Amino acid sequence: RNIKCYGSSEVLSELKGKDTLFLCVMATTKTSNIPGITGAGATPELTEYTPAADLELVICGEPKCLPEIPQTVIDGAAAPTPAVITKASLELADIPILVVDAGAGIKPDIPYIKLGNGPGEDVRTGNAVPNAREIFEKGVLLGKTLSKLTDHLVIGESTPAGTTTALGVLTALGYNAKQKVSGSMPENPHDLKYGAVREGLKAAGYGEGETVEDALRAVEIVGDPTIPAVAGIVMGSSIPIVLAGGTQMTAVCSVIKGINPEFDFSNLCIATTIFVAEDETADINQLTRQVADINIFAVDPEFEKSSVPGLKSYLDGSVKEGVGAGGAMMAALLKDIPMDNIRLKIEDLCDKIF
Ligand code: AAM
Repeated sequence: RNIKCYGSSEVLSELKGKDTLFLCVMATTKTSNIPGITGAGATPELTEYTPAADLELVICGEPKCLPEIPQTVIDGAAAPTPAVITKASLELADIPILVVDAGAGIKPDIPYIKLGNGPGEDVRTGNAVPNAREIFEKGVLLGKTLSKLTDHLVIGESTPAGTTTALGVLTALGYNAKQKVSGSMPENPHDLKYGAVREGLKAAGYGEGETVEDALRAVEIVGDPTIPAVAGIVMGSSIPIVLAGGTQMTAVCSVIKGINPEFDFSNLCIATTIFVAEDETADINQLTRQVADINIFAVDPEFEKSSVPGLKSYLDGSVKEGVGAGGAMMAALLKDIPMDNIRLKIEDLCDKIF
């Protein structure tokens, strides 16, 4: 009831009863320093801490790299990080989590798997992820191993400014992504995002309308470290995968398709929140259809029923998704955890943490 389906719902019954492992891939990119481009952090200086703090919160219940969790304040209401949704869902459903570092500027104080090193550069340089191929290859190796350890992977992400780098990769590969990527704020700064992407493509020698043939080259020019990491994990694995995220996961799919045009997307779906799926400033469905026929599921946590003002601000377009929140809720629902229980646990965590 709480899962809206765009595509075939049969996939859901296939995922039921599977042994699920939740993976969260994190990275930062200097693109997030562009003023006004992201809301995934209380201030531009603190945005570099967001992925590390998010994952410390999910695993330890509190941030370690910062004294407290930075919150995005819009119109006086502080919207809690989507990490609380992920934490509540995974704990109720008893789903294990592994953290993957594709290139976070601040490293979390928890165990994690390393695929990359430092953060991505500003997309405007046209040299955003020089080590994209290496990250991808390591992702393939990780996907191979994980396929032998579990029978279902849910992959989330925490990458501030990730919708801009998603726009970058999709645009570079020739998709019509302008005005279609989602974002963490009620107002979506499409022109700012597109301007940054165009500047990067121009710096790399690509004029308006010119496409980049090689998908990993597109990531090198205007992507972020998370994209090749997730693409590699997917391409190395042989088990059903849920990509837990919004339009950033569409960009991952575009890279997979670019690397292998024959890739079989029937074993893969995108799971996000209703806030992304129904985002009036974006169009995940239309964007994803351009890439391939990929099933999309959108989970509704019914925050209108919540007494926590910060959660209600999700209804007005703040935050929307992140840290695999939509996919984590879907995985919990598939393990028969009622949505009311998930929401109560989220509220409980908000009371304790903020
Ligand atoms: C991750 N942590 C977050 C958060 N995200 N904490 C607070 N709010 C969010 N939205 P944009 O491109 O606008 O920055 O949106 C993408 C980011 O928002 C990602 O980091 C995603 O995980 C989410």
